[in-house]
Amino acid sequence: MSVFSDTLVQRLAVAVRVGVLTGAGISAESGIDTFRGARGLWKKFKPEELASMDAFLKNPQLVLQWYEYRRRIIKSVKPNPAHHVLMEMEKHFAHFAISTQNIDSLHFKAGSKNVLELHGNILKNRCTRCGCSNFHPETGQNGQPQKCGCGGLFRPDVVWFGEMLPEDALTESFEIAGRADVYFSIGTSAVVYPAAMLPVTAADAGAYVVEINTEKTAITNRTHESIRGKAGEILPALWRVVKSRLEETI
Ligand code: BJW
Repeated sequence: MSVFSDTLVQRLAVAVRVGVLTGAGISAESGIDTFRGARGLWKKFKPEELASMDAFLKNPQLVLQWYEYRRRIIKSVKPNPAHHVLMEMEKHFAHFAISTQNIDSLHFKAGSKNVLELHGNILKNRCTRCGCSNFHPETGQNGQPQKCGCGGLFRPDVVWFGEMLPEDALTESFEIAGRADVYFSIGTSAVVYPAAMLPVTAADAGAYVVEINTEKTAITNRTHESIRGKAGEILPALWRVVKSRLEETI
């Protein structure tokens, strides 16, 4: 007998459109710290001193040092079974997309193609003046920010608090949530907006919404099922059950 509800397995077995929102928790088993929780980044570092435009303008060296430290970690880690299963799901479903709040590229490294990066990508820099991207985000001399040809300063290409999310990725993410048959919220505390609205939007539009998280979250009460556990263990187990259901029905 499966530990997963028959409703969930059956919904996935017949689903055509599946959407996913991922957060830091899906990369935790790869070795990247989450933001909140007992061992979260925000316990050790203050977001307002490191992850805001004000902080960057006040002390660019400090902010860049922090991002370089995280880039080193992110470059050294690998996708885990949760990322790999989402890549397999993309191949199976007619319409499948991941909206990720993560900036670590691990979905792409796992081979997923339809990935919408809502909070940017740490492996790139962006010019604060002309907005162009730079794929070699090393810091300049003496830890100072590199300068773009236009004279603007390069900054990490991530979305800080108070900043707009990339419009295209956000619009598409809401469209996907609004049309999904099944929608997953995986490894996110769902406290940061507007990303946290996606699973709720999906539920309001009629999707079967499933959360996978080690803890209860801000949106647990808005989901149809909240499965407690590590994404790297739950997702492979769930996908095995769905695949055997599909084989039975052939
Ligand atoms: C596991 C696990 C395992 C562990 N398996 N699970 C409406 C209402 C109120 C406020 C706002 C609102 N609209 C906008 C705001 C303001 C703000 C906001 O949301 N504030 C809230 C905190 C109150 N939002 C913004 O400013 C956004 N911009 C915006 O809305 O623009 C329009 C606007 C402008 C001006 C004024 C008003 C509107 C931008 C948000 C940018 C967020 N940036 C960061 C930093 C990115 C760069 C960097 O990395 O340095 O993004 S903050 C940080 O939080 C990061 C994450 O992507 C984001 C979300 O965190 P996430 O992924 O959920 O991680 P955690 O750590 O919170 O949770 C991990 C979860 O995993 C936990 O639940 C664990 O239990 C679980 N877990 N291991 C499964 N193995």
